[in-house]
Amino acid sequence: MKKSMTTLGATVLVLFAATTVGASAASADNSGASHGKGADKAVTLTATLSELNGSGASGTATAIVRNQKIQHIEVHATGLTPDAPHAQHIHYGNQALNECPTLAQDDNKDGRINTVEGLPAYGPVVVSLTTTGDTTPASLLAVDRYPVAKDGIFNYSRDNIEFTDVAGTGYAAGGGTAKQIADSIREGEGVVVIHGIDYNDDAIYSFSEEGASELNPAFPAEATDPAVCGVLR
Ligand SMILES: [Ca+2]
Ligand SMILES: [Ca+2]
Ligand SMILES: [Cu+2]
Repeated sequence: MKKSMTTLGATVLVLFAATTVGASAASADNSGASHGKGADKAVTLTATLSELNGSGASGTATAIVRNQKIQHIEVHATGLTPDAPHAQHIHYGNQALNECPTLAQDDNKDGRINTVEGLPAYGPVVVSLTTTGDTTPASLLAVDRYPVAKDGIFNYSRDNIEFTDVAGTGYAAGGGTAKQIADSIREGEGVVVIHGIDYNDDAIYSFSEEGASELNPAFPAEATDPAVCGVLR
C-alpha cells in the first residue's frame, strides 16, 4: 500500500544546500552583535516532510522566524492527492511531544492516524498556512484558501505571518501566547502538517470507509487526515 519516496531526493539536496548557506550567514551576523536574547535575529528552520497514512507524499518546508513573525515560509510537496486542496498548518503544543505521530498514536487501532489522534504528537494548529487572508487557527479548514496540488504537486510561499495567541481548549489544548509559540518554534518545536488523502482512489475527497472528519462532520476524513509531517528544526 505504501509507495516509496524516491523522486524527491535531488530537490531535497538542493534545498538543504541553500539552507546551509543561509544558516552560515545568520551565524556570522550573530557573532557581530551579542546584545539581546536572540529573538530579534532571524532564525531559518527547515523540515523534511515524510508521509503519514501511506499517502506516498513527501516534501520540504523552510521558515524564517524573527520576533513574533514568520518573515518567509515555503512549503514544497509532491505525491499528494492531485487537483485537490490541501489544508496545511504549523502545529505546536506546550503539552505535545512536538514530533510527527507514529502508529503508536493510532488509539482505535484502525491502521490510520486521524488528525485528532495525532494531536499528542504534533499539538494543535497555531498557524494556518493559507494562500490569502487569515492565518490563525480559525482558518483551520478554510479549504478554498489552501494550495491545490496540481498533478499532486504544490509550491507554496508566503511572507509576514504573525504568530497569535492560541487559547488551546478541548482537543486543541496546550496553546500559548504568540511569544511562547514563536520562541518554541525557533527552538525546533514547530511541526508542519499537510492534510488530505484520497484513500479510495476515486480522485476526490469522498466519504470513504474512513467516514467523516472528526474535526467537522461536513468534511470527509479524507480531507483532513494528515498526509505528510515534518518538524521545523
Ligand atoms: Ca486511528
Ligand atoms: Ca476519495
Ligand atoms: Cu494541520
